[in-house]
Amino acid sequence: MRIDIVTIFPEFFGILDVSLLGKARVSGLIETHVHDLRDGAHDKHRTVDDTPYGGGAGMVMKPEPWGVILDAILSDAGSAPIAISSATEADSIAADGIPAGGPLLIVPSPAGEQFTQAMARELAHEQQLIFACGRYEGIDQRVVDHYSSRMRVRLVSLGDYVLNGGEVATLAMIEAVGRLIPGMVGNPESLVEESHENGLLEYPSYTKPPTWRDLDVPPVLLSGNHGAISTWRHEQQVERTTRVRPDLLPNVSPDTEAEPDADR
Ligand code: 6GU
Repeated sequence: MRIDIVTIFPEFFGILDVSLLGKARVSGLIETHVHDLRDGAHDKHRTVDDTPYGGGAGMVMKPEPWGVILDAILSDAGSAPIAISSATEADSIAADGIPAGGPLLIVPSPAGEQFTQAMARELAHEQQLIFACGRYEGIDQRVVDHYSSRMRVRLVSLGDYVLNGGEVATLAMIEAVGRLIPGMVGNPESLVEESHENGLLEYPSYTKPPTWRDLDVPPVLLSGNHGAISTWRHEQQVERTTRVRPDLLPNVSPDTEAEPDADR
């Protein structure tokens, strides 16, 4: 997967060189390109923001630098080719300009759709993701409007709280998506058993020693009875989810909610 990041804080993404994702980059599974938005500003001060039309607090990111940088990414020979699909393929009318394939532009925004594990799984199959990190009060709306006719664009939010810019959200999304790219994790079972993969929160884990500060590991885990262990873990998942995140329960398939996961 190719990942392009456009930001006024390119140094921020030095962190991508370390950790799990650093390994993926070395092995060629993920290729990242970080672009300084200010390289698309041609005035002396490399200005990327201005006051909002209509008034109001804060500054808005100007469209021109985004146009320069995003155009350059799209015309890079290494970028995924964009297909233009037609909704009217059966007749002779020309393609109606709905972009398919090619890069997906992700604009982190508290006004976007909620990022979820399901979305991370979807994004893990993309050829190329472009993250447009906005700062201040956002990016001139015409950037999204323009590029929506040239590629697929999604506004994505991490959750219902406000960050100063898209950088932290971008790193979170890259980490969530990157670890799902086939070939990334040593033990594929560790992906299946964790929080959110079956719609439930994960069960509690224990390791040696069997007693620590008067706290015993639940005896069932030492029993060697794999059926009983599966049942217990599943009960723990349901109990935890019911207590901490009851909002998740309607998303759980009846199968998952009712049955111990003995076959995993
Ligand atoms: Cl994606 N961006 C910003 N600026 N704030 C957020 C967010 C994203 N998700 C939650 N808060």
